Amino acid sequence: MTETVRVERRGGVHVITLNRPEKLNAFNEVMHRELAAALAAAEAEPDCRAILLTGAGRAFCAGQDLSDRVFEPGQVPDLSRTIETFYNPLIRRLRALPKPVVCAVNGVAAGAGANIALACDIVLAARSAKFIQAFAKIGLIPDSGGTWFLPQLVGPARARGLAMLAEPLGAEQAANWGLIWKVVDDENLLTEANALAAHLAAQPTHGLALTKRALDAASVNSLDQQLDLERDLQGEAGRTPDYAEGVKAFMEKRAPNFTGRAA
Ligand code: T3D
Repeated sequence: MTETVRVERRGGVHVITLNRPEKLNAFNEVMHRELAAALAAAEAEPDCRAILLTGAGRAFCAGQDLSDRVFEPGQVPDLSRTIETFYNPLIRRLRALPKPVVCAVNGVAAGAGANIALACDIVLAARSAKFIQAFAKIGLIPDSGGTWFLPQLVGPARARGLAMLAEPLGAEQAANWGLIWKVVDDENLLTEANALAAHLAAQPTHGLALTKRALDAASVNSLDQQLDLERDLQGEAGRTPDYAEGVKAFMEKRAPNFTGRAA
């Protein structure tokens, strides 16, 4: 337990909870550092095979803590510094993490908070949750990968509407638009998210990491390049003990016992 981020180990899952509920879990520098440390620990620990990210209280995350952004007249901030120091490394870390990351959006996800959720692998949202690209309301652009994730997930027309109007998008519409995986009744969110993370933690972890890599590369690759990448990554997946175990278990008509190890 740290000041702003709670970490619980449940079997092979690290449950990481953003924990500044009085600020709707908005990010200050301490929370950035503590979240980075929690994710680094989850990545480094071999027993951790899935991560579940959620928020304490009624919100998932309200993005940057704006009370740290009150300036004297004439003072000009350099926001690119915090993006470079904190938000970009966080998004890169979530995408590159060689373990599945489930996000349980328990309430409003605004600004960078919305896009941090979209950077996770599988996003479940409570029926009452909302996604808000709040940036336009304060003269900013969607950051934390928002300008990349939104068009990819919902197409350019909806991406522009969300980014330029900054209107709340309800969880159900978010799922209908393909922004997230699934909507869950509020009271069932954590049970379902925990079950999903526990399921993923028992899967072939290295194979899932290679799947993440392949899917992320697809947005910039031609079909030819992607086919070559699939060849290489499948070669690697085929050398893992989990592939051998998966085939053996299938042939023996039993449940597989995956270790998650690379070759
Ligand atoms: O700066 C950089 O480094 C660049 C990076 C930027 C990344 C970003 O994320 S920019 C976008 C920042 N976030 C926002 O603009 C969202 C601001 N918040 C809201 O629009 C609303 O609070 C919500 C839509 C998220 C929720 O609305 P509602 O009505 O449910 O709650 P509320 O009453 O507005 O907020 C409850 C409390 O949380 C309130 O405090 P109080 O009055 O009870 O003491 C409010 O001030 C506080 N709060 C909410 N969001 C933030 C916040 N405090 C600081 N920073 C926040 N982002």
